[in-house]
Amino acid sequence: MLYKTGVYYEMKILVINGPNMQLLGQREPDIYGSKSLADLETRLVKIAKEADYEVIFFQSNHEGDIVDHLGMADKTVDAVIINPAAYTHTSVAIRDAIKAINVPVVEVHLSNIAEREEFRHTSLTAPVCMGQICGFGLIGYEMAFNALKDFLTNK
Ligand code: CA2
Repeated sequence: MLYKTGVYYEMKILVINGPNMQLLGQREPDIYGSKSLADLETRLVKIAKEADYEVIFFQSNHEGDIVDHLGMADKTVDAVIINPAAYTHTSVAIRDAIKAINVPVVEVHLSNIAEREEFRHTSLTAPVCMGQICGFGLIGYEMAFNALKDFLTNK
């Protein structure tokens, strides 16, 4: 249990979003929807509060920064939700960073990567995650949150 500014939180979850995710809601709404990252944060904070969980958010366009945050997550949070975005398909460094930590990690994609271009069919990161959720838009993050809450509760 964690004490922060007068509130006790049961657990703390870090949500990492990879490159170009800051464009959410501004570009390609047909694929990624019209809601923004800020909308995602508002929604997740609300459901987390109801469960006495804390959620913190990090978005970066830089592979090394994501690797650093995964490394820090090991000692500072109870679980990670990650959408590595394009790095899903390319980054051995992010895969290794996920594999190296002991907290559960769930991978989320807004789109159904299996029905898109061939190069998006491979996730280098999913095999080292607890699971992958894709194709449900922003609700996927909520699904990941609920899955992790269930896992952490029954651990
Ligand atoms: O479907 C997903 O969540 C993806 O991780 C999104 C990535 C893409 O490279 C992956 O294959 C699947 C791209 C996210 C960033 O690009 C955006 C562009 C416009 C609007 C929102 C995001």
